[in-house]
Amino acid sequence: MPLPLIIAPDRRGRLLRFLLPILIATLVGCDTLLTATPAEDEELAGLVPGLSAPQRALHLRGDAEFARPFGMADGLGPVFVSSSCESCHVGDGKGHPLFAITRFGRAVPGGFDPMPSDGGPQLQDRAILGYLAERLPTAATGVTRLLAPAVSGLGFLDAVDDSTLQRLADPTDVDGDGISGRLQLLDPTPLHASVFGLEQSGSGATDTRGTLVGGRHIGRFGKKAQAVNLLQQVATAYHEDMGITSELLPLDVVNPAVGEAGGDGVPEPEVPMSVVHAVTFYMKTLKVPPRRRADAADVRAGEALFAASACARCHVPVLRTGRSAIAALDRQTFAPFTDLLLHDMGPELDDGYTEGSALTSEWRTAPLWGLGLAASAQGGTMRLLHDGRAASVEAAIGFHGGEAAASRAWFNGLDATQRRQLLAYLHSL
Ligand code: HEC
Ligand code: HEC
Ligand SMILES: [Ca+2]
Ligand SMILES: [Ca+2]
Ligand SMILES: [Ca+2]
Repeated sequence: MPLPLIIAPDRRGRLLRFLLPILIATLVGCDTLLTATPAEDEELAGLVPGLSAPQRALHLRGDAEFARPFGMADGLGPVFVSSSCESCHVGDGKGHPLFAITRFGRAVPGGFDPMPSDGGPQLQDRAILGYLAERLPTAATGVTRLLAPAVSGLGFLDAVDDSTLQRLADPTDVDGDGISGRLQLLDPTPLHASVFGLEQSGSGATDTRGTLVGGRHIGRFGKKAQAVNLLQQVATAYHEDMGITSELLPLDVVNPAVGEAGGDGVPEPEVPMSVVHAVTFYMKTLKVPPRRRADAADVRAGEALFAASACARCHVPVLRTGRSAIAALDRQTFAPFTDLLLHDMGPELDDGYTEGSALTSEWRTAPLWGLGLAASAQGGTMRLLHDGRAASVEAAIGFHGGEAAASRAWFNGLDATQRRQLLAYLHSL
């Protein structure tokens, strides 16, 4: 890697955080601009501590690839959603609705049809010059819009053992608290075999991931937990979001109404595995979101309220990683505030769309780490929940139904002081 790239990524994160509000202000015609450079404890970008020099170099190579915009000569498309990872995951923080992804399908007797012959489940609504983009088919009964999640700390979630998730799951609500986390269970595919195989041969230490439960694999990444690990998520993002092929997904995504004819004309694979691995390593080695005001009295009081509430049954405060080939991630305790399980969130959050074994009303518990930094990454306003419909923490809780209805009622019953304390705590995450 040439030297300038080693200096660039960190400054670029700051620059983007600074420029995004301006871009959004220009697009939506509002006057509020962020003026200050974020302090260290407000930065999402940054490395996990304890990486070796070669690991830091690989992280920086992945960071540069994450930022790299693809053009027609690089194999972009023929249909795609955006041209770089970072255009959606700005500054590694949560995404803005301007860069959302649309997925669709339709309900059929006994199940859900992701409508592959109509280009489903993901809408690639842009195309390279001379090729036709996809359009949302009118027959779709379920349409969801997904906002990019923050990507910091994901290596820790990737390194949690399957057995931890199996222990947290309570599919039949045996303990009778109205909360029944379920594993996302996915029928094995050749892609699963490849991504588990590559992770194992690379480290020899991931034997506690890739377990079969009743013949199916456990999913953990994505809003419906449909990706089994970060390597799968990264290869799929190149493929579905940018139209970039790799050895793992070697056929270009095309508009089925148009077919291969006049495709991107660039031979597959469009990125080598070294790039996919570097970006995956970058995703794995981003530090966890920093806390702020953790020791303030109101925050501590809010922490006690949260820990004793049903919120913490889904937003599990503390998890532990299993064995990892990356020493910095090996058997570490961390605080993501998720159980990585699926929960029925009730009719209001049911878009009629689903993936894998999840119901249309089920979503993977959103991690709450970095919650207090969401607004600055999203142009000054929080956009919470899978589609960004909630502009504040209170609004997000207001949409909690189904298994979470009782905890919403508990929140609504708090007195003004307790409510202020709980919100102070959540904003400190
Ligand atoms: C068009 C916008 C867009 C682009 C481009 C994009 N992403 Fe994403 N990313 C998203 C959205 C939206 C989700 C949530 C998808 C889901 O839930 O299935 C997501 C999810 C993820 C996740 C899972 C995070 C989690 O907590 O489960 C990772 C990791 C990720 N993206 C990495 C990447 C990488 C690496 C690239 C480039 C190769 C990329 N993304 C390109 C929008 C984008
Ligand atoms: C039954 C499990 C469950 C319980 C109980 C629960 N949540 Fe959630 N929470 C979720 C899921 C699942 C999501 C993601 C929903 C979506 O994306 O549409 C979520 C999302 C959120 C979000 C938005 C996060 C983001 O990044 O978009 C906040 C904030 C939140 N929950 C706070 C709370 C608080 C506070 C409580 C207690 C009053 C609580 N939750 C109780 C499952 C739960
Ligand atoms: Ca391509
Ligand atoms: Ca499509
Ligand atoms: Ca191609």
